[in-house]
Amino acid sequence: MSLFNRGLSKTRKSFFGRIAAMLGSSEITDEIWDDIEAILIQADLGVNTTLTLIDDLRSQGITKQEELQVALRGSLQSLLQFPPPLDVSGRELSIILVVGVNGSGKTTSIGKLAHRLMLGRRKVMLAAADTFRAAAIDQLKLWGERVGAPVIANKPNSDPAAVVYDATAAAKARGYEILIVDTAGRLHTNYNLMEELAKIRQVSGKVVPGAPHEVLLVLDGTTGQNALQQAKKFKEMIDVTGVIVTKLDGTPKGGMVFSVFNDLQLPVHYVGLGEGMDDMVLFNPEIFVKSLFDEN
Ligand SMILES: Nc1nc2c(ncn2[C@@H]2O[C@H](COP(=O)(O)OP(=O)(O)O)[C@@H](O)[C@H]2O)c(=O)[nH]1
Ligand SMILES: [Mg+2]
Repeated sequence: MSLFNRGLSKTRKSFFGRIAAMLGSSEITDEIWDDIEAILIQADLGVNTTLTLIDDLRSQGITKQEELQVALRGSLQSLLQFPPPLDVSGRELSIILVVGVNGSGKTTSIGKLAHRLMLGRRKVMLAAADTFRAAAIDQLKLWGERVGAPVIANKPNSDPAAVVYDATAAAKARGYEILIVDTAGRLHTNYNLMEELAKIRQVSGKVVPGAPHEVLLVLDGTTGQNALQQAKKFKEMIDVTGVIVTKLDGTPKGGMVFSVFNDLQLPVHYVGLGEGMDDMVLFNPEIFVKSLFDEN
């Protein structure tokens, strides 16, 4: 069983498996439509995305339950179509900002991403621009050691934009190709996260034209539709280019991935399926949908 398939077992068992089990070979009744709608909403697709999907299915004129089974997979998959993955090639230095609320899995995802990119022989450096807590800096340093990537950091409470400036200079001087920046994520206190992110963005753009090249928003998959609300706030603060959904291994709410594409109009690039450095997979619509239905 693949990591994807194993990681999605909770979502598969509680929801999509129930749809598959419910559908037999007879005609589709109104009750069936209602049941499917209810299950999709419970799977955290969100009302909006569920209704889009049901409309799409109904417009296909299917009458048999077994046809619905096939059509549902197709419609789910077509919700996930999006342009190319992460663009971090073809320039001297690419800068990736990683944003999201505390606890969503930013630092862990940065470690995993660095590891992935380094397996592809890219030279990766990390910047500890979540300077609010000493523990946050230490955690990134630990990941740096684990995967073998240098970490540029300053003292706790120092200016995050200055850390980014230093890290950019260091990356350029030492010939690193990709700089991944960890940022703070306190949405609910009265300090100004928007200002902080804007300053980081400005500093990186000043040192490297066009930077940041990617702004990845990390969303905790276990929070389902609540994560979507947070995402809307982040989208207002900064131009997010893509999403990493974490912790899908521990939740039946995997349906939220569909609303990231459909409601937020953002691509999911990676999915976190555990705490280890290898527990993050490149998002693939086909394998994702298949894993929601089939155990193999
Ligand atoms: N099971 C699981 N745990 C994760 C995943 N990603 C992160 N975590 C855990 O979530 C917690 C918070 O992660 P952290 O990276 O510190 O979040 P941050 O505050 O956004 O930097 C840690 O205990 C991580 O080990 C994942 O994909 N699966
Ligand atoms: Mg962190």
